[in-house]
Amino acid sequence: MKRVSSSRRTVLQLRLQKASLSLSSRYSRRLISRNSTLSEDKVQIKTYHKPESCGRTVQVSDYIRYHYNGTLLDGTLFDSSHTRMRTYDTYVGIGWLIAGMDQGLLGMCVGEKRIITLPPFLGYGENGDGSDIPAQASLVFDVVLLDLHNPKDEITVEAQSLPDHCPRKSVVGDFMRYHYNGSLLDGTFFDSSYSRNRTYDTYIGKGYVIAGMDQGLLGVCVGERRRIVIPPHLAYGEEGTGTKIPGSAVLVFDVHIIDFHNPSDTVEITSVKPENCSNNTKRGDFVKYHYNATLMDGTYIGSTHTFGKTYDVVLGAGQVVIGMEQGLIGMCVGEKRKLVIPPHLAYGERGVDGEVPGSAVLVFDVELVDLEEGLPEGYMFVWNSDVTPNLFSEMDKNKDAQVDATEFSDYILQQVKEGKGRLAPGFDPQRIIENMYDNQDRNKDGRITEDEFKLKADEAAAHDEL
Ligand SMILES: [Ca+2]
Ligand SMILES: [Ca+2]
Repeated sequence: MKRVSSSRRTVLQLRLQKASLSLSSRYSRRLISRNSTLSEDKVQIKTYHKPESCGRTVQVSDYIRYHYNGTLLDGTLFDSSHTRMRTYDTYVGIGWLIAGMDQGLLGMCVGEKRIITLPPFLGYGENGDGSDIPAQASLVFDVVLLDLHNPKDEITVEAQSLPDHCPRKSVVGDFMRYHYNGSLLDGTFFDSSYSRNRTYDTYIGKGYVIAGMDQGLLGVCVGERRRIVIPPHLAYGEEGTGTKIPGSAVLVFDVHIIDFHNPSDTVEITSVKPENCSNNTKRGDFVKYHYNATLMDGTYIGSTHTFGKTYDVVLGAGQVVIGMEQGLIGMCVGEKRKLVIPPHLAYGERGVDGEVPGSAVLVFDVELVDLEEGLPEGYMFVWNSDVTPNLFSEMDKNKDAQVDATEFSDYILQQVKEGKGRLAPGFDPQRIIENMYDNQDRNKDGRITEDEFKLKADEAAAHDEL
């Protein structure tokens, strides 16, 4: 359905009103005399309140919800939807109503208040209706329109506000976090994620939310705001839901897209490399880097700059989230990267209490400051040169045919100091050496004999993982 934009519609209406005003003042006498003769057989409409914005008016075959007081000409109240505390819900213009109302409700906007006066033959005619409406009664309806849609309506998207940068638009199967304010068409508030102080999180296009929302959240950008107007057949239908959404209600959602991702998303890396960028990070390397972390909407999460020192980790050692491990691989010192990390590679559905919301996409601006090359995968100590054949006796400094913890530790540290061996960077050397020692001391008696040493000789320098 194509619609005249609300501003244009308002201008048109104002012009029409002006035209009729000037007509009525110029030809007022003639109009009055004509009115008095016509008043008997025509519906009379008097609008006494019109809302500021009126994007759409009641057309034949629309379905509307309205409140009314029905009175006789002498003011006797014969019926009221207000006393029943529920709107009157009906199709208009196709014979569901008495003829006078079928005519009198046309052209109304939501929020408009009218007095509709109809002659007997457009009401209940010669027979009247029950005990309340006598024969040949003219009827006066004081009406306020609350809701309006057509069964042919699709959702409409209004008041769009797009971010400057939109690298990707949402598709079916994305997981989205968004805020919303929900109201009825007459402005009655029914729900808000803001009042709960947390985003609404859901997969989209999969039937987890009402059909109209599933449609309205497709093709959006992160950071976008839009108003999604959903007719009842794509929302909660004729039944409505809860106490706040009546049957056949059109729903208006003002949404703000905080972020979305797809479960198949990987880390998105945008890189700025320095001119000289040769030595690249790999698993096992000890790296020092700065970062600024935010959510997709710019919400601050944390920064190394606030502490004035780098964040230091061994790549592949599980010291940071998987997405960060991946995002830091292949970097050279001086390189800057922007990493967009989906939640399944960061803090997951649970997030970090008080810091990172559940299912949040994270944005890291990182800069690699220092890189110390790691040992081959699985090694905590390696020899830089050939191992001496007299390793045991060199270690056994006091020659008591066993190597104690101090002898072992002193010896390893001496080798490192002289450049003959290397410990894995980024870990506490003492802990590595303790582990190595423990590994050699097969019977766990706190000393290493030559036999234990030989048994372990092949692995001695190798898989002493922490
Ligand atoms: Ca000894
Ligand atoms: Ca032992």
